[in-house]
Parts: sequence; C-alpha cells; structure tokens
Amino acid sequence: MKIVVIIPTYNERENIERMIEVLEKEIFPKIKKNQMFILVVDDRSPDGTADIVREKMKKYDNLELSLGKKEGLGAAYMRGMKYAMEKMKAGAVIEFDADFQHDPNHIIDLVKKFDQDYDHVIGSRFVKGGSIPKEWSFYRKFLTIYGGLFIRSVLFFPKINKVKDPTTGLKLTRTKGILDKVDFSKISKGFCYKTEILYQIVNMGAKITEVPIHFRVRAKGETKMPFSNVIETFLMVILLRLKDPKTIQFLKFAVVGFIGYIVNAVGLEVFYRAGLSPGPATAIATELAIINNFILNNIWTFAEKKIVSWRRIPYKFVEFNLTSMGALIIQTITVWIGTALFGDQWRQILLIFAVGFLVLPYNFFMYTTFIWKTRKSRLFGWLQKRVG
Ligand SMILES: Nc1nc2c(ncn2[C@@H]2O[C@H](COP(=O)(O)OP(=O)(O)O)[C@@H](O)[C@H]2O)c(=O)[nH]1
Ligand SMILES: [Mg+2]
Repeated sequence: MKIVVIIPTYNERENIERMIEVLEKEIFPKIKKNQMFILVVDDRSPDGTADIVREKMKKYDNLELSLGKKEGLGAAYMRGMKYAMEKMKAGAVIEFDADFQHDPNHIIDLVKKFDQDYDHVIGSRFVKGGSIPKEWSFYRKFLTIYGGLFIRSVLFFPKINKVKDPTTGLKLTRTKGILDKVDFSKISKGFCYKTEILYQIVNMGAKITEVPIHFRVRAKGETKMPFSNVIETFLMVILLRLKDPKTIQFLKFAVVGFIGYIVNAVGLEVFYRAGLSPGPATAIATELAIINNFILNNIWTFAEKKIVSWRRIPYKFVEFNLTSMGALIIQTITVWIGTALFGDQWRQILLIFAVGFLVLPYNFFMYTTFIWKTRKSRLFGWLQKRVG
C-alpha cells in the first residue's frame, strides 16, 4: 500500500533538510511491505523551506511539495490530506512534524500496526513506554496532561480510555473508508484540528490502537503553537459535546424526567385534596408520572425508535413499569441503608444522591438498552436480544 508521510512546515529550513535525508536513507529502507512517500506542506515559509524541498525532489522521486497560503496547522494538514488522497492516491497518511520532536523510527511502529489492519494508529505519549519531554515547563506539561484528560472525559465519556493521547501530532490514518469519510468542512484551521478529526474517526467506529512514543524537544527553531489554541480547543470540545446526538438525547431524557416529577407532585396534591389518603394518592400520581414519561420519551427522546404498533405498546409499557419498579427499589434501599448508617437527618441528601447518581443512570441505561434499544450492549447483548 502507498503511505504518505505528511510534513507541514513553516520556517523549518534547517530541520526539513535533515529530516528528508533521515526518512529516505534510514527509515524507508526498513519498511518492506509498503511504498513510502513524503509530502511537505509548506505555506511559502519566508526562510525558503520550499527551496530546500525542491532541491531534494531532484534526488528523490517519492517526495512531493504542496504550496499554499498560511492559514494554520489544521488548514495545512487538510490541504496535505486532500492532496495525498486525490493526487497521490495514498492508502494511508501519517501526520508528522518536521522538527524532530517525533523520532522518525516511530514511523516503523505505526506502519506495523497498519499492516495488522488498524485504521487509525496513534503515536501516544500516555501509554506504557511513552513520554513527554522532561525539559518541558510545568505549564506545558500541565496543559498536555490535564488538557488531554479533559478532552477524553468530555468527548469520549464513558469510554475515556479508548484514546489516551488525544492531542498527539503523530499518527497514521487509513484513507479508504476513514479519512475520505471525514467532513473537513467541520474542522478547525488551527492546532485543534487534531481533536476534531479524532472525534469524527472515533465516532465512525474505526479500529484504533496506540503505540508508545517518546516526544522530544525541538531540534531547531521555535514552536508555532499559538496560546489561543488552548482556549479554542477548550471551547471546541464543549461545543462538540453539546452538539453530539447522544448529549441531546440525554438532555431530553432529563427534561422528561423533570416533567414526570412535576406530574407526580401535582397529582399527589390533587388526589390528596380530593379525599384520598396519602398512600393511594401517591400510587396513582406515580403511575400517572410513569405514563407521562413513557409517552414523552416515546414520541420525543427516542423518536427515532418510536414504538407505534398497538400490539407492542402494551408490552413495552409493562417493561417500562418494571423498569420503574427497579428505580423504586434502588431509591428505597439507598435511603433505607443510608439513614441506618448515617442517621435520619440525611434522608433528603440521600434521596438526591440516589436519584442523581443511581436512578438517573439506571433509567437511561434501561431505556437505551432494553426499552428503545438505541445502543448495543456488549455486556447484556444476550438479554437485549431476548427482550422484545
Ligand atoms: N504549513 C504549516 N505548518 C505549520 C504551521 N504551524 C505549524 N506548522 C508545522 O507543524 C509542525 C508542528 O508545529 P510546532 O510549532 O512544532 O508545534 P508544537 O510541536 O506543538 O510546538 C512543525 O513542523 C511546524 O513547522 C502552519 O501554519 N502551516
Ligand atoms: Mg513541534
């Protein structure tokens, strides 16, 4: 397969000369199964980086150059990716920096994983055997470690270990079925393009793996990462999360739950004042809330899986009631055991804890897994199939 190493450059004259030689002479000869190419994506660097590349192109015919205007690292990579796919017919591309922060030998590790059929291979600083430079300032270390953790928790929750290094600059991506499906129009032109592409690739269900890399300090020249990248990435991550269909579904679920609570409370009041004793009044009001939640979730939260057949509605409604009974049991046991342990004065706190941390996740899990089945459960797949 044809693999294109894309190297964006802005004023990397001193680095790119040596990098091309190292790749051509030391690295590519060690890769037998694939044909290796280099694409330098330069934004007309004032230091004449492109002249060096043109000079080398006379010597190596697997080396190409894309020139364009400077719009940021993301824009440069996207230009390079399109060029590699359309003009070079690449089977995979590797994102690689010119400044020797990435050890060129890691390219061999990435390609090995590609040969094992992975779609996206991440050069990771945060898996066993990987590292960030000791020389880095506290600030840069902090940003990389905690920024990464933030991105993983917000974007990939609950599978936050799916990718351990979401901001690395070194990775390989298969073009067919993966990179050619990425919607470039949604991707930032700045440094945070990395996280956005990764988010799309993860959501495609690509086969992803990480290989450890030692990230080093720059050989020559200075970093081009602007500080604004930090804020941009932060906002972008939050926006992506909010726009995610799963988030919207969860928010609708929460709204329905809240309306259900109002129905429950108002019902209790109405039936009690109408002369019922508190026990039966609560029972009727609760069932009304359950009916309300079933209908609203069916036509709104899980509209794409709406239950319409008159034969299935009663069946699903019974399932829904059984699920609610489960919630009742969880709530009762938590408050019961909690008050026995800590004292009755904690009952309201315990109720909030039970609803917020146990009942809400439980209900959402049951609805998405068994009632409306919007997700495939690995753990309960067998049961999921049996529940009609
Ligand atoms: N073409 C192009 N390359 C860029 C741009 N910004 C950064 N680069 C290159 O991208 C690579 C990584 O940038 P660098 O400044 O080392 O970022 P850092 O490693 O995060 O500090 C280097 O090879 C840079 O020359 C840009 O706007 N356009
Ligand atoms: Mg760098």
